[in-house]
Amino acid sequence: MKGFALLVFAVAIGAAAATAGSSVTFTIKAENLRSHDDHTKPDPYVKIYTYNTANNQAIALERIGKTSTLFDNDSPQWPESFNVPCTAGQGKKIRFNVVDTDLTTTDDAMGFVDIDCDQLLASRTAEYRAPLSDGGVICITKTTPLQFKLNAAALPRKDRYWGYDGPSDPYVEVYYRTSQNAADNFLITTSTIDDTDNPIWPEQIDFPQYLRGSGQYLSFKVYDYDRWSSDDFIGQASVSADDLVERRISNVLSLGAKNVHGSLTVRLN
Ligand SMILES: [Ca+2]
Ligand SMILES: [Ca+2]
Ligand SMILES: [Ca+2]
Repeated sequence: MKGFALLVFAVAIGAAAATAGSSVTFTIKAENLRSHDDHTKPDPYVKIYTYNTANNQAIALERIGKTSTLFDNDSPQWPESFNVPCTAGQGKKIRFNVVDTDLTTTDDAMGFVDIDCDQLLASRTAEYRAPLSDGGVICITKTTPLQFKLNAAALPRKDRYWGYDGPSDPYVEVYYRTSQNAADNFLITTSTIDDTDNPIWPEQIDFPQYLRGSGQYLSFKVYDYDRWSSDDFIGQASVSADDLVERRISNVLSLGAKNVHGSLTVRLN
């Protein structure tokens, strides 16, 4: 492609999901994790379990999930979110086991902490901090999941055959960032819609890591699917998540294609 084009990033009106009560969604970070090796930082991940303390039985851990491993990092902020069923007064606890990945030997335990669901629910701040058994602090950040759908209009045509500009077959890779210039954390790839300038992607896209006021960004990369060659890049856009929710601004982004305008619209549920 040549020249210069614009991707108009429009934002449709919608309301932020404000759910409460029967579950809690959170992200996890840690600070000052103590390495077993004096010369390197740990490569930590977290295993998450729940168990019930209500009826004095032996603790039966139920596995909820596991974060990715972040290498060489003693104050990691994991990109994943977790959702735990959590109703006040049920005596449920969540266990966080921090583990140091070791590629040559067994992974090393780096401490754990049990957090009371009731306390987590009752906490008035989004961040809930607790000391780990072997040093360092874990911080559970309660998030407010967002859902949205995407559509686009007047996308540049990237299927060129013998001088004919055929409509693209667009799909979108969706990412979030913890701040405007932070790394992209992958959320989802939409379906591909064949031969259209004006795709409406049917799927609902979840952004469970949304934390109001924390400076997060959503970022979008639009591609044209090509069966017989590598996919063509159509354009990209990013927008402040808070602006989407609160101010409902539009962003205009340069795409790099002449006289071609396209828009991508985010419709919050
Ligand atoms: Ca193409
Ligand atoms: Ca096509
Ligand atoms: Ca194509």
